[in-house]
Amino acid sequence: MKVLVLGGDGFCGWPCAVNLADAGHDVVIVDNLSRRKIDIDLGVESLTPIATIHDRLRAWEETGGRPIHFVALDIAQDYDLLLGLLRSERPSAVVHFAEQRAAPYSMKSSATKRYTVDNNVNGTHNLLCAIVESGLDIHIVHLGTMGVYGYGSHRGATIPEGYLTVEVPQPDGSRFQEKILHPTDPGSVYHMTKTLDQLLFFYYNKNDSIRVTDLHQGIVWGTNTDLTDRDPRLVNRFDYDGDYGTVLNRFLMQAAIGYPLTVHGTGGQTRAFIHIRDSVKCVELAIDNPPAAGEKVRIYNQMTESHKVKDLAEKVAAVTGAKLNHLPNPRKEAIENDLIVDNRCLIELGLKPTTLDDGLLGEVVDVARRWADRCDRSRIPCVSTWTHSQAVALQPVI
Ligand code: NAD
Ligand code: USQ
Repeated sequence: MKVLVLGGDGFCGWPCAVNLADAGHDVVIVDNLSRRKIDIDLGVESLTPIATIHDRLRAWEETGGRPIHFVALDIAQDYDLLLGLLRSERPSAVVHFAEQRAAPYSMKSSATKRYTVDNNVNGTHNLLCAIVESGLDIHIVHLGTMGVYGYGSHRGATIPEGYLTVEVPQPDGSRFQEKILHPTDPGSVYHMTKTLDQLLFFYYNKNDSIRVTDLHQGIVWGTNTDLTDRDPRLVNRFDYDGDYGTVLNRFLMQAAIGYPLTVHGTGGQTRAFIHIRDSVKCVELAIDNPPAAGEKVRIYNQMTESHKVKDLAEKVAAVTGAKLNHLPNPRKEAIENDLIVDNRCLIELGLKPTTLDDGLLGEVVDVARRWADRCDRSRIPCVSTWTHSQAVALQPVI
């Protein structure tokens, strides 16, 4: 099958692209390399030394991988090129990773808020529009986020896979039942763009019968897969800085260099997690099991377990002897929340979850120790604040 992987140079996209090629698909990576440019702007680098996209692809072929083509294109800006690419490649599926994905980066300034909205919403809309204009029947597999449901109190209710059945009261006292998109409650400008994506999919699916699988993914941890482990030039990126580093990978890397674990507030925030190997597998399962013609948008909760931030920190401390540091929270978020998630769809399709206790925590610490000398400790603190008053409160006292 021909598959376009939009954002295939990124943390989730790169291991996914090589996995799809390994599974026998003809893969084309489409990426504008904006993530690498943001690293330069922020003055940070992946902890692991990532090769250029061209060296990555050369190494992939040299190690026996099925060739992957690369097209440099901005899906949010280059609409005609995107349409031309769909017409020339005629893919059966497009995997869409190509968005600005860091919540702290999206909250940094008006410029990064506007960039995140322009990039993410335009990119998704351009893709939908181009598929309609091409007249091709292409299945979109989109990487959404668990954050669309929000992290307020769900009062013990299980979060369903995208849709909620509600009862609507009528004036005559009767009630009818309806399945609606689960209400959204984004916690950052970035998460808000994912809720807008959801609505775009809903509309184009209803109007133009575009087939979509929207994967509401939790926080991805880990670094490499068996395939990216094949050669040093295939190594995946490892973000640890205060904008792009995500919580569990940050804790593991901090433990590796003897830096106290940066727990925001009480650490009572509960989040959903998935290992990179499972993330890659889920995308393959979604491609192999597309929705039927006329089927409404499929939504899967792509996560394997939920944890409180402070429990994660304690687990990492137990494995590594690290110390915990409770810091003032730079984000505007609930200090405690419950999170019970239905993830049966992907399990029923064959996902075998990799859990935190499988020894992989140690594996990530080993990766981090190996590249510890590349770490710039001054880039570890999270300095993006959600509101002006938090920015003032977090300013160091002179
Ligand atoms: P990433 O930043 O490492 O990768 C995104 C890739 O998309 C980058 O290579 C970037 O250059 C490219 N890109 C961005 N805008 C583009 C554009 N307009 N045109 C072409 N290419 C563009 O992020 P990631 O961690 O790999 O995340 C991929 C997707 O998965 C994102 O949509 C993100 O929201 C989602 N997701 C990630 C996580 C996680 O923990 N990393 C969790 C849940 C969901
Ligand atoms: N946190 C800490 N200490 C840190 C970093 C984060 O306590 O050093 C806390 C945050 O305050 C937050 C939680 O950990 O409560 C998660 O933060 P995160 O940066 O790991 O994750 P988040 O901002 O939610 O974003 C990440 C990805 C995003 C994806 C999302 C999935 O960057 O692309 O959509 O995870 S989810 O969280 O399920 O919405």
